[in-house]
Amino acid sequence: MSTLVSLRRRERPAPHDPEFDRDVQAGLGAQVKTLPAKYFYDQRGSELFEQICRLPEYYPTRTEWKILREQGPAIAGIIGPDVEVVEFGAGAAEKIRLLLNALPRPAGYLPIDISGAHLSAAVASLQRAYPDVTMRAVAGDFTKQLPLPAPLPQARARVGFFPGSTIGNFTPDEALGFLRNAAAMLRDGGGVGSGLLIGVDLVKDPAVLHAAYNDSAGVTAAFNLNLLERINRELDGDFNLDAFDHYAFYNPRQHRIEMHLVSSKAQTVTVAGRQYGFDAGESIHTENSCKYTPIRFRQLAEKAGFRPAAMWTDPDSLFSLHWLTL
Ligand code: AVI
Repeated sequence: MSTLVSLRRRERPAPHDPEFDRDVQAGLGAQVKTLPAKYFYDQRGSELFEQICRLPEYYPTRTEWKILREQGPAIAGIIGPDVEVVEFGAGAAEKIRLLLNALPRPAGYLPIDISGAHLSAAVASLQRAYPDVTMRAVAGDFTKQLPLPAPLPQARARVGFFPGSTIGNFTPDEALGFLRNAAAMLRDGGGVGSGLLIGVDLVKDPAVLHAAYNDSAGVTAAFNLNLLERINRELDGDFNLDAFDHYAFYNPRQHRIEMHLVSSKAQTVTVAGRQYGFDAGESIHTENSCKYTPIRFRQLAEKAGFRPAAMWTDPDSLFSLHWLTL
């Protein structure tokens, strides 16, 4: 279900979200334990992620930022005026400023994010900076088919924006599903010139990848462990955070960074009255961050019904920004 977020209301995360409870039960009860990465982003998790984006080792954010800034005029020339930008997983709604600055006469901004509280605060300050852009925030899970508000009469087309290589946090099948969903949502808005501008992290030297997910300040470790803290707080869990270690490595066969939380000893953990046994060294797989070659990503986009029309990258080929048309 999606909800239009009132910009004035301050939301608190639901103390006991039944979907979170079900997902945790399924993930910890499975033979190979997992937890969905989307639950990283409570208030604290979102703050930690913003810190990650500023870390010296974490190249994706600043590289994508640089591509957007330097290629802004080229991107704006292709996208054109009078579009409503739909941002999937807007978070702090920071990168959108670069796009709104670059685009000639943007008509609207429609950010979608799971964290309603974070989104409403971000959009309120953005609206002050762009008073002529109609902003309508939608709180919801953009990985599902969401009913969006009707297209703006003054907008010629809807343009999706999915920066940050968040697509890498989906399995290739989920990524295909997301792209198909996004294509349907953007097509629904009608208009000529609809498309998707999407940031995709590239396959590269594993040492560079390793450093990005094992930063020396320990912020990524804190981000990973915060998931257990959230379970303790919201689902009455008793995880001992000192008895789990952050573990992240590059899996070259699957072209992905895997993040895990590894139990340092044999232990039993209780969550919402249910008990889960851990062997020493047993892991909870908390996140994948898939990396693509430009060709592999274009093939995926084509399978989802998009036409890859342009791609920009940095001189070191760390990151890519794709313009896909419908
Ligand atoms: C949000 N996402 C693209 C980040 C990534 O790089 O996969 C999440 C993250 N996890 C650890 N560090 C950053």
